[in-house]
Amino acid sequence: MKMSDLDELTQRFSSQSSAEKFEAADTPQQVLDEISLEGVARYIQSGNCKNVIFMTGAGISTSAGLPDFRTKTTGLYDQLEEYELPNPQRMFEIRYFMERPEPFFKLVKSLYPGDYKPTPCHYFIRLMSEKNVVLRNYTQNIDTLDKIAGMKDELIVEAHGGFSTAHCIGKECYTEYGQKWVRDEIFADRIPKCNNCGAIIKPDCAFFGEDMPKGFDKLVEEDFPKCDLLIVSGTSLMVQPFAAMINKVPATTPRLLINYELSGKIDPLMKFMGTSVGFNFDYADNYRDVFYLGSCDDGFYKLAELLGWKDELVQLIKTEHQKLDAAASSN
Ligand code: CNA
Repeated sequence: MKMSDLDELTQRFSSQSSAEKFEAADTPQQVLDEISLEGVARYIQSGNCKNVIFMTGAGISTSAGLPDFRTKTTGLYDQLEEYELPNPQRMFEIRYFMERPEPFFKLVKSLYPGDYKPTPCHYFIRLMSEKNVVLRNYTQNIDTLDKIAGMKDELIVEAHGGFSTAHCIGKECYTEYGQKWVRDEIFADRIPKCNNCGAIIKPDCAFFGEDMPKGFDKLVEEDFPKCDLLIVSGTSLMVQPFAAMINKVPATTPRLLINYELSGKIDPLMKFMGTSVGFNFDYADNYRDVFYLGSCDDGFYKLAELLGWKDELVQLIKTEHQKLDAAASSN
């Protein structure tokens, strides 16, 4: 499937599964003893929750100093005048990039991994994974902070790719280049070009109109039916097909959103039509969707506290940040 920023509702409606249609007619059993963060914590502590899936976005990295896309005034989409683009999305459209790669590489310079430290959210996910209850961490981020936080590679799915590899976009060529060489070119304000064919070299982060990473659809189909708690954080859920994945968990599975805004909520018209695609926060028949309104860091600290993991989390962050500081000063 290709990555797109198409009309969310159309996508969601067309991606409605039979389980969701069933749900509209017959509300499944409530798993949480209370629709609250406390209820989620008690569910995790109960031992019945063993396959947690995280779905995260740029908002979990903003406290590291990396701007997201869509937050008003601080988001990259509000700071793009200097790039002289007809609209912000153009920067990430593959056809536009092939004609005018300069804005993308200029932006990439400010986003490049290596200069930022993971946030409490990244370390919360790592800590939870060490309790053996995390099935997967699907991230839209390209900043590699999940890896830097020490999460196991097999748990991380970089849904929109990343910077660790890059490829020549020449049709017949497609030569792979390593992160360091590409980084050096970008930081020298040169457009990286292929030594073989002269075409542009693009870091392997997915643009609108490009395919999702290889194996992505299959993994989603395998993972999501097993999910017994979905935790979504730091995302506006505006990019497809990622956004529609919140609807792929079983109808009984509790879903927690930790975010500054209510993203991904069901459209009132769709609700009226009897569908249940999207988060159901505002309705009396909500039996599984919990919303923590606030910063991702505060939300995960609060959850850690409720779980009795707060001291462990604080200590983990301290130790890991010290290691990163030591590594940076020895370079
Ligand atoms: P987005 O559309 O910019 O949405 C971010 C969401 O997070 C919004 O709902 C914000 O309200 C919320 N948010 C921001 N900061 C916080 C915070 N501290 N606490 C709580 N909520 C917060 O970004 P998405 O990730 O939804 O969009 C997907 C794009 C963004 C992907 O293709 C990424 O590659 C791309 N992106 C990634 C990075 C990164 O890797 N760090 C940075 C910028 C953009």
